[in-house]
Parts: sequence; structure tokens; C-alpha cells
Amino acid sequence: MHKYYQPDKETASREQLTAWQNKGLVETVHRVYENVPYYRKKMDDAGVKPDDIKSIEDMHKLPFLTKDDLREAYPYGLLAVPLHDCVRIQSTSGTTGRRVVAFYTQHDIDLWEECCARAITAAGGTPDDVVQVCYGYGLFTGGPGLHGGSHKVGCLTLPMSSGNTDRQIQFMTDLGATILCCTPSYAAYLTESIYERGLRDQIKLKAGIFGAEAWTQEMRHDIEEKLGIKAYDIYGLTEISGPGVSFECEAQAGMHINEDHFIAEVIDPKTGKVLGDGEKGELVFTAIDKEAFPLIRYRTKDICILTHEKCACGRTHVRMTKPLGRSDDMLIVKGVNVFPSQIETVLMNRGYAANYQIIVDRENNSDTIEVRVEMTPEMFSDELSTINANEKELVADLKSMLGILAKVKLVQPKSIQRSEGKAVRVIDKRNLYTG
Ligand code: DLL
Repeated sequence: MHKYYQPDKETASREQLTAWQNKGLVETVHRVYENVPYYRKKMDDAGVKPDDIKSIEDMHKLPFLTKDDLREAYPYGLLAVPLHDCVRIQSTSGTTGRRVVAFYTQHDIDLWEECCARAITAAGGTPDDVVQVCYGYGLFTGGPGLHGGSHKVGCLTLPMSSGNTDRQIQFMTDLGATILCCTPSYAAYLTESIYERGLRDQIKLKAGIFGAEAWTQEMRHDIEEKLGIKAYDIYGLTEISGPGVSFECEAQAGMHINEDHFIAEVIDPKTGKVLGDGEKGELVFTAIDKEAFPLIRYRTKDICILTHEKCACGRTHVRMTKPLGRSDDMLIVKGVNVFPSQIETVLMNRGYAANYQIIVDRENNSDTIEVRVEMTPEMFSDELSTINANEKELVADLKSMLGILAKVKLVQPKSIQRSEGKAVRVIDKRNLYTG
């Protein structure tokens, strides 16, 4: 029944996992050195030859790969097989510079979909389930990845893609969707819309698989409670395959990284030094059994913590925390590091929905930060004095969370634009990185 709970792989001993990783790493390094001139040069420049890599103990000798490398090598420069062998491309949603394009052979697609199938199975999915996929289809990996995973598990798959909320809710109720796959911000929006239409009773959902953007525990609990489901986090990135690089199990205590396919390291983003379990740093991945686009020591910019501690579910694969921020999009406001997730925590703790925007600006050489958040519908009819008091309350909470003063503006319900994909939470008007 649970075809994609694969105990032989997912509960393999550490010795077995290490043996697979050693073999996969050595083979991959030799293969890319021979087939990819860009890698050969990178390794030559770093003074490392394929024979220097005998096991994962030698990983630290290999140079890191970054998004800049991908841009430089765009489009075919990192391809490790003839283009003729590829059957698909996917691409990131990047808005600056050249897009990142990832290539897949049929083997790579199967591997990726298997990861997504494991995620769906870990969320309780079986062939009896109806999986509604409202991640975007197309170049974005969200739709195609979960879609393929759902097929592999044998679920009835509703390939909705993003948007058209009325239609989403109609199919959800008419066809009795039991598992919802979308971004957490869209899940929050769908929840709100289901309540508005008075359709909560007609929803049969039991689980949600939400990822592709940061979300807090508070947001998880809110969605779980309102929809009566269990909400699972799922993580991934186009460069490594897409969603399913890691996923949550029923313990909801970190995401298991599919270690039989990907080696994970956490490094100090400044020095590149490899950090141990429990230490916070930048996540780095090496794909050990991909054919077309096998990235080695790819720096994700996602900040997180790994743990090899035993998980209650029995899976042995290492777990990562949800990304705690990005080493590159962390905001520095008045010299203080600010993560949008901290602001979200404050808002959710005070009962606001996750409809907010953070606007950072600079006036008279001094940074300003303003948080716009929608009033709850009850508040909308309150006196101005009450609204002012609520704003003041939030200012105080934010001050104690962030250590700096942030302006707060309560705006009318529904006035912040909803997202069907990844929400745009931060508007940084300072243009610190241009010119
Ligand atoms: O977002 C793949 C994906 C699709 C993951 C659907 C999960 C579900 P990219 O567009 O390449 O791929 O963006 C990758 O998104 O480096 C993280 O910064 C962020 N991200 C992905 N999953 C999570 C998550 C897809 N669960 C980038 N929590 C990554 C927080 C996430 N951030």
C-alpha cells in the first residue's frame, strides 16, 4: 500500500547511507570532471583532482558552486550529458539577472518524482487520496514535482495549477480533495476564501503539503486549526531538482533530506567552514545520482540547522530545520539583522492573518521599517482610538522581538494584494544592491 514509504532506503543505517554517498560522490566527481569543462576548470583552479576524492571525508576539498556559476555557465555550461539525452527543463522564478535553467533526463525526473512521492506518503497519502496540486505548473518546479509524485503514489491527481480560487474551491468540494499542495500563503488565502463562502463543512481535506517559501509555526497552527488538517512542510530548489529535496514526516520535527540522493552540509557562510549538527549556517547540497545536472557543493543561501538525532517516525535521514532566513535576503535595518519570519511570528501571536508587507526605506540617511498588516474584520468597525492602541501594541512587540523601532500601519481587510504563488512580503526601497 505505502509504496513510496521505502524503508530499505529511508530507514537505512548510517553505515549504509555513508556507503551509498561515498560511491555516488566518487562517481559523480569523476563524471563531471570528464564531461563538464566548466567543472574541470573549477576543480583545476582549486588544485583538486578526481582521484583526491575517495569518500565524503574528502568533500571539503571540492570547490563550492554558486548561483553566479550557474549564470555564467547559462544555459548549457553545466550539462553533464548530451542534450539529446535530456527530456525536460525547469527554471527558477528569479527576477534579477539570468534565470537558472536546470536539465533533467528521464532518470532525473523519476528520481525527483520519487522524492515527492515520499513526501506525499509521509503526509499520509495513499492511492485512496485525491491530491489537489495548486502550485504553479510550467517552468516552476512546484506543480510538475508534486504532480509526478502524486501519480507515483497512485493518488487521483487534480492538476489545478495556481490561481482561480473559485474553481479551486469548487473542485476541492465537488471532488473531495483530501491532500492540498500549494504555497503556505496561498493555503492561507484559500482558507480565508472557504470561510467566506461558508463552505468549511464541505471540505474533506486531511493534509496539506506546503512549501516553496518561509512560513512560521504560528501560520501552520492557524491553517491546521481552521481547515482541520495536518500541515506538512516541504523544501526544495530547482537547482537540486525541485520540491522534495526534504520533507516533513508525521513527527513534524524538521524535514528529512533524501540522503540517498543528496548530501547535505551546513557551512559558515563567511568562511566556508563545515559546521556540525545543531550549528546554524548555510545549507550546501551535492547531488550524487543525477545524470544531467548533478551540482556539487551548491550553496543554497538558505540558513538552517541539521540534526542526525533519531526521529520518532523511524526514518534515519538527516533532518533540517525550516530555513531560518537566507544568507542573502536577510534584511539589515539600522544595522540589525531582521528576518521577515520574526515579524510574522509577532503578528500571528496577536491574532492577525498572514497578510502583511514589510516596507524598508531610507530617510535622511537613516533606515526606516514599516509593517503594514490587515486589521481583522472585527477591528475594522472599531473606534480609531482602539485601532491606534492595537498599532501601539504591535510596535512594542516588534521592538522586543527585533530590538528596533518599526512603524505599524493597520490597513483595511483585503487591501494587501493576495498571492497565488510566492508572496511578496518585503519591499526594500533602499536599492542597496544596485549601482
Ligand atoms: O521553491 C521548489 C519548491 C516547490 C519547494 C514547491 C517546495 C514546494 P525555487 O523556486 O528554485 O524552488 O526556490 C527555492 O525557495 O532556496 C528556499 O529559499 C525557498 N524555499 C523552498 N522551500 C521552502 C520552505 C522551489 N519549505 C528556494 N520553507 C529555496 C522556506 C523554502 N523556504
